[in-house]
Amino acid sequence: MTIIVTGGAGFIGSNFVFHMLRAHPEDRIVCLDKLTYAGNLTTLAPVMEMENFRFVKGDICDREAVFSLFAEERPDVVVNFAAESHVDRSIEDPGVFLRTNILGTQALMDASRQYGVKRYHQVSTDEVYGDLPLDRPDLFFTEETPIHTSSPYSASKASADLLVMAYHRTYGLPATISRCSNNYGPYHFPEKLIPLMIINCLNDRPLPVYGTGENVRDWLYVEDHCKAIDLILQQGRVGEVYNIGGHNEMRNIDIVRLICKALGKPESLITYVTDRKGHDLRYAIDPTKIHKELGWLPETKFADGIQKTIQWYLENREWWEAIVSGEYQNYYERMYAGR
Ligand code: NAD
Ligand code: TDX
Repeated sequence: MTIIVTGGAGFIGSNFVFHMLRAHPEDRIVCLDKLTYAGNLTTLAPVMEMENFRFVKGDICDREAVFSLFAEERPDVVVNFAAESHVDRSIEDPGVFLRTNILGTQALMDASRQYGVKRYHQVSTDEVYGDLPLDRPDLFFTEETPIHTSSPYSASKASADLLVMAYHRTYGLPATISRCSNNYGPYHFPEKLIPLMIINCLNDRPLPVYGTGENVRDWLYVEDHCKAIDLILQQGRVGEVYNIGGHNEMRNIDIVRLICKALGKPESLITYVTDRKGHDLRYAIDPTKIHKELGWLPETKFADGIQKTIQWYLENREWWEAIVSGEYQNYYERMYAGR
């Protein structure tokens, strides 16, 4: 099988490429990635020379480039990870989110129709459901929860999901969608909560916690997400949405304290800063459907996953130092100065 993986030079996409090459050595993986600020070719260095791997630099919104790649590769499966993924950036400048996340999805689906792709999989997010109140721990997002978005990022992801369902219904595109909770693990871009806090701790810099730090996220080790998508490709029913999450809810402040402790840094580094606009309070996935239908369960406990992740950042300083010493520094100044 030939599988086009878009966004494979980013955090989850690269972990998925590694997983697929390990788990399905008979398949050919073609990674299409624009290499935006979040894409990193050094991440893919270990697989670049493999015979069944090909990297193509390109924009999913560039219809001509997408169609010609499909004509050349005749993919059986397309997995779309490519997206603008950071909520704070979407609040600063929504335009590129709408372009990549919606129009890019359309271009990929049009090419998938034209070239008879057997499965189009859209990697979506739990953020399309909006948020849950902090005082109702009995509530969870199911696949039936109405779409109710808060940020330009989540609105763009929800728009793409609606378009995927429309292409399935109207044109019979054999599509599936997965909506996962917050991922963590190796190659997570330093702008996101967990890597940002690890790196700031290592550099003895302030740890900027938004608002009160009481917002809750449902964390899943990235490898478990990759395995779930692999399973959906093999056994998932077309036209279906699958929620992915591991019942692992944590308050932001507790994550930050845990990272301080693990790295032997004082909690006095914690600085409460102005809250994110429209900040979602709590995400919590009910993964019953994927568990019952496909037998998926998360394998990595948070205590182990966070240790592995911290260790990875300790052992791969050159990976993140190259990022934080470059253009990313301007973003950091803009986002956090005077906050
Ligand atoms: P990321 O920002 O780390 O990586 C995104 C990748 O997409 C980068 O390699 C980037 O170069 C590429 N890309 C961006 N625009 C592109 C374009 N126009 N054409 C081609 N490539 C382009 O993102 P991530 O955290 O790995 O997220 C991957 C996907 O998973 C996204 O669709 C995101 O919405 C979804 N998701 C993420 C999480 C999470 O916790 N990170 C949780 C649920 C769902
Ligand atoms: O400096 C920070 N301080 C802080 O308190 C940052 C970067 C974040 N936060 C808070 C905001 C959130 O409540 O931590 C929480 C997690 O923030 P992010 O890492 O930005 O993730 P989130 O907004 O939850 O979105 C993530 O999960 C769902 C991914 O970035 C999305 O791509 C995915 O869809």
